[in-house]
Amino acid sequence: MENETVKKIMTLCFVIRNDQILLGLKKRGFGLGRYNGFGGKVEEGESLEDAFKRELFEESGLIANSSSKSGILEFSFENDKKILEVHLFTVKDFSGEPEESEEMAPAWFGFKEIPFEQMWPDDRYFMPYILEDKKFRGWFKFDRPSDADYQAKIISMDLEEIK
Ligand code: 6OG
Repeated sequence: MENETVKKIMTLCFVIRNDQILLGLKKRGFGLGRYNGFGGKVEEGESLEDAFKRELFEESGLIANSSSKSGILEFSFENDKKILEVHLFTVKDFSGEPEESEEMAPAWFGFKEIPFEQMWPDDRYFMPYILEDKKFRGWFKFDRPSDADYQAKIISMDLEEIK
């Protein structure tokens, strides 16, 4: 049906080491030129945990030894029926050293040096929850997708901590 909403289930994972967070500069596709966590689409038959671990390994070379579920966010865009349902995870126990992949150039940032100007605009709202180990849920509606030259604008949003 033409007017039907299409939901895409995705993951997004942030790796934390001491007081640093690992972000990847997206080298291609959705969100090109922006720093983000690691993640992508959940494949058929895959659990959310399996999906983010696969993406984390593919994009950064790191293996997650344990993780915690941090939140769930829904993203939508004006004049677009698609909804992205993104499941967020935090990893503090991992093996390996980050390596550049075809999709991402990883880099560590101090908690006070997170490059929000070069990220999706929602990140500045939910990041405090990630850094403080709190769980959250919410939604954001944007004008249009971010790319290297354009940072999406938030039209409306809602975000809350969950216990
Ligand atoms: P691929 O399509 O490249 O995965 N993602 C978002 N992340 C943030 N911070 N804000 C958004 O606002 C996002 N929309 C999608 C989910 C895309 C990756 O980007 C995340 C995935 O981890 C709209 O496979």
